Amino acid sequence: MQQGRRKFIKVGLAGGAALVTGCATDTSDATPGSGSTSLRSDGPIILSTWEHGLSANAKAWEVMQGGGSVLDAVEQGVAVVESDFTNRSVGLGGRPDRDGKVTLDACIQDHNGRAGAVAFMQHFEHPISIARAVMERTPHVMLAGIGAERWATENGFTPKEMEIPEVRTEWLDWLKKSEYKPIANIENHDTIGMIAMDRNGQLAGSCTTSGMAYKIHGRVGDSPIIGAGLFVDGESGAACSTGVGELVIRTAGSHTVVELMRAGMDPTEACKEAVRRILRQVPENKGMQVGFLALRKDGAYGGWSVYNGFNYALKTTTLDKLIEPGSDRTWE
Ligand code: SD4
Repeated sequence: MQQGRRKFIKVGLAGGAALVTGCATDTSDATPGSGSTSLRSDGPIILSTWEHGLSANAKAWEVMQGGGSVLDAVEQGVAVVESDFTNRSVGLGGRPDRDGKVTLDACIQDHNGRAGAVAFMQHFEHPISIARAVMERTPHVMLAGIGAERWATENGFTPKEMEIPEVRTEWLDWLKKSEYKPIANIENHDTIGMIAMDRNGQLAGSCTTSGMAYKIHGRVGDSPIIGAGLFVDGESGAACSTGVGELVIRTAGSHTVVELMRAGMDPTEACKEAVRRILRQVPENKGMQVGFLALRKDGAYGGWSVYNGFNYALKTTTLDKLIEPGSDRTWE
């Protein structure tokens, strides 16, 4: 594990952004004397899970700078990662389920709580854009499976087939033992969740994933579920999650974080409390990572995870970097 961690940090630095550990080191945007464990940005801000969040943030920032809405930004930002077919955890380049099918989950939500989602969906490059279309063009919030695929085709989205030999070989190899270990550790993690605020204080969020590798065909994680993988409420703030989705669904994780902020809690503390609810519910948790990000409507932000190794990409007018927030546990 140590070796993997060293490799991870090296890759992070080579990616052109600094990796800092803990919120306290991130001082350039801090609000001095706030007494909070979170930092605050005065202008526009974007937070995205994991290192792939750096390229997503860059795109989302460009969209907002170009006059696009924060909703456009969170859609187009995560779409960059969906189109990266070397990414084994988001989009059509993701690892398949145990039947060898790549099934995708995504959702999006705006400042006013409007929401769209797709789940258990195959054959489309940009589930996030289909989720937005569901929000904007139907009276529903979520479409799933072949119904979602048919609706997408009928509404102008073009299916795409993607056969990646390396992914197939790995799956065939996995089939030999068919051992399912739903872990989301330093080497094996997925999902991009993005939460953002524009210069007018408008919030939006998005989340997209191919889910846990080698899951049961039909399994849907937290990522497309409003209140679990993502929750945005313009009156209070936004949150998103990554990790073992079942644990997040069972605690309505992102909703919990936002509601705690509404009740006055600092964003980092809210993420910590959401993690602790998971740990209280599943104290025997071994190797099941969950990480949360939070953005309060005043620009305060933070994160927390069950295990160390979770990181997020932060973009503000002055910062563009990876941050490793705190965690309750250390990998053994
Ligand atoms: C899921 N939450 O499908 C996703 C997977 C993930 O890091 O985020 N792993 O449960």
